Amino acid sequence: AVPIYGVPGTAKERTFIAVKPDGVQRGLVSDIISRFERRGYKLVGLKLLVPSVGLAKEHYADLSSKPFFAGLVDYMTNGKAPVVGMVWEGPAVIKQGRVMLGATDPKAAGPGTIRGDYCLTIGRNICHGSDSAESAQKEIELWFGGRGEVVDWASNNEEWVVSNN
Ligand code: IDP
Ligand code: MG
Repeated sequence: AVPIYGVPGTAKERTFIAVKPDGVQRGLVSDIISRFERRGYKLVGLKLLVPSVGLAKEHYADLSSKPFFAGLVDYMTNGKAPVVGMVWEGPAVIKQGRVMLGATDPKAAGPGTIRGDYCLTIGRNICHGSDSAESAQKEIELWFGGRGEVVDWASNNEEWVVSNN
């Protein structure tokens, strides 16, 4: 069986993508899902939640010494809007997911990317995507570690979207 975090480097590669509270508040959930869906990636995990402080701190553990950390955790967890957490699957989805999001600082994000199209400042950059295979594994396990929360399913489109050569 495929582990919930997928198999990096294959068509079963998986990444964790989230719409942050500002993206949900602004009504951008459907657009962000649509971009991944239309590209041909397969949705294998989806949930709406206000993350606990513990979850947000673990998710952003590598940033814990930054001056903006407390504000970042509050923005993610204060419940003014929830987060949409997703797991997407397909070839090179970790790297391409980051390309589709655009640069962390929207001021440097190109048009055609999610951040380049919809936001302006780094503290309200509306979306998250795993930055490596290691991060994808950690984040999928952290956000979707429960039984049955990532769904293995065969898309009937697969043979029209993914070829082996
Ligand atoms: P990423 O989201 O593109 O992976 P990271 O460097 O991992 O970027 O930072 C995580 C999140 O922390 C960013 O998306 C942004 O929400 C927030 N952040 C990063 N740098 C700053 C900053 O200088 N001020 C405020 N928030 C920041
Ligand atoms: Mg990051």
